[in-house]
Amino acid sequence: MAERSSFVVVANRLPVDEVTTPEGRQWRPSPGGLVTALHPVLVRERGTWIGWAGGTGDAPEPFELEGINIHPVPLSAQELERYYEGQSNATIWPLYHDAVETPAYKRSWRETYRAVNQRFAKAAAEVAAEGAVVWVQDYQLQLVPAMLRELRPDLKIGFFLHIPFPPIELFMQMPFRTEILRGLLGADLVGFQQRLAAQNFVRLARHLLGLRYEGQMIQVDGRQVKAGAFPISIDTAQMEQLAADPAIQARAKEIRGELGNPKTVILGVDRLDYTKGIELRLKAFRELLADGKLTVPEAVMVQVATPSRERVEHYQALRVKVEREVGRINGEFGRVGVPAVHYLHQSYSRSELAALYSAADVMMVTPLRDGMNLVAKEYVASRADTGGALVLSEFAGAATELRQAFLCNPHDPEGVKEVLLRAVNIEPAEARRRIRVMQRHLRTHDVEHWARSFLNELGVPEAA
Ligand code: GDG
Repeated sequence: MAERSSFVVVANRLPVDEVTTPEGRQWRPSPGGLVTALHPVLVRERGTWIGWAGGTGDAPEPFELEGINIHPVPLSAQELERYYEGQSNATIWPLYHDAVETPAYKRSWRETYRAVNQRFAKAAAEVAAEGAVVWVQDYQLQLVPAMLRELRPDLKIGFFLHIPFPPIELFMQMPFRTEILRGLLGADLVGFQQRLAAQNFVRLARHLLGLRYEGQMIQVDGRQVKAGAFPISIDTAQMEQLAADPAIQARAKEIRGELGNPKTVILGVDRLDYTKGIELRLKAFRELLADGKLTVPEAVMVQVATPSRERVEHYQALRVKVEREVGRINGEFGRVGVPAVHYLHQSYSRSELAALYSAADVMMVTPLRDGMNLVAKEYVASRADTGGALVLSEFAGAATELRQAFLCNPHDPEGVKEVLLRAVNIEPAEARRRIRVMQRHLRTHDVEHWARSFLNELGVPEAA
């Protein structure tokens, strides 16, 4: 049996990737904000990370990587389809994002979601030491807190939701809504990106289960469950350092050259997801070109759309729509060798992303709804003294903190166009001033601050 840990993270995905090297198949840490933030506490506590390793069928045996115990949980091909693509990404994801696409409800998805959550809970119950702290992550695992408490009442359980938590009226659509709510209430602390989300949750507990609450403390079966807002962030110092690297700066210059040294580079970086507002941003750009307010090649747009959830129907439809719009813009406004939109349906390295951020005068982050949006924070941290303008949707969690951005309502096309033009035409000194204010905020509110705040609230001494 695997070693028992006093600190356990449970997340859908393990922070590792399997790679083929000359020595054979090997595991490599996959860099990400979550693992960066939790690494120190995981190492100190000889912690364990429970999650899916990718692939289907039998899971690899538990192993250790860079001081962290890795505990893979298996998923069959059918479970992947029903629990992950179905219930998580075709039911919960759209519902929690304001139902911007219609959620699909299927009994078989729910049943598999329940079974897989039970497997994760069982794994956590097995590896957690007496009185351990278990931190469950995100919308794929909302039943785990209650299932785990049932198996191990001695544990301290935290849950963090990375995506929005919807208003009561929307949540009430979900066929197994009571079970989900009860699942979350199994935790001692339920964390959200936004205060409003925490309020939605607390009110829902009263509405659906008649539970009493005071402030953000809910009374459940003689226990107290606390809800709170813990806005996630990035490793600001690391991002600043990466962007300041002379090699990255040289690459940024090269990118601008490859784009024909335009006056204005407008950038978007997103997973190809319908919540991110990629289409509306392209449309705003097209209309400004049509109105003659922007012209090619003085202004060009670069849109990185990282492949995502490609087997889910809404994502396939979105790809068609985005690519049609890109084709339309280039057809109308491009010239031979001078496209108006550079569309990249690919994944890039962190370094290339940093170079792109450095090369961009205007960054467009226009989600219809987003828990936080780390791209917005990464852009700000990358800009050092170079200024640059961030166009940011009011519906991204990041808008609560990044007040010096050019905020816009993504549902209002005229408003988006107006804000984009203001961002394009900003005075350089004003741009630097705005970026500096936001950078100062991100230096104190980085991902380590996020993890520490959550774990302190959960009662983990000297957390992270
Ligand atoms: C969820 C919530 C919340 C993107 N393309 C590439 C790449 N990325 C990186 C970005 C950024 C991350 O992926 C995306 O994070 P976001 O926050 O923007 O969005 P989601 O993926 O939807 O994340 C969101 C987040 O969870 C954390 O709680 O903020 O609201 O939806 O870091 O840089 N990274 C690399 N290559 C790419 O092509 N290496």
